[in-house]
Amino acid sequence: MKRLSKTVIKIEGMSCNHCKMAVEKALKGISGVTDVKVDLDKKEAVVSGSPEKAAMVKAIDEAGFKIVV
Ligand SMILES: [Cu+2]
Repeated sequence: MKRLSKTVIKIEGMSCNHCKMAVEKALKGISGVTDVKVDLDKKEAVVSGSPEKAAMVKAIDEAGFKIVV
């Protein structure tokens, strides 16, 4: 069984609820992700599961946003 963890990522470019939903959808599509909670005010996403960091960067980028490293 995979070890589950939570990763907090900072995301640039989100301005409204539509952005939030787009980011959630993008992150939930990644293999290994079990849950995603995006906080628009904090510009953060809490990703549950064990995704590859590179996959998150790519998914966010493809959705039109940017992970702040
Ligand atoms: Cu928006």
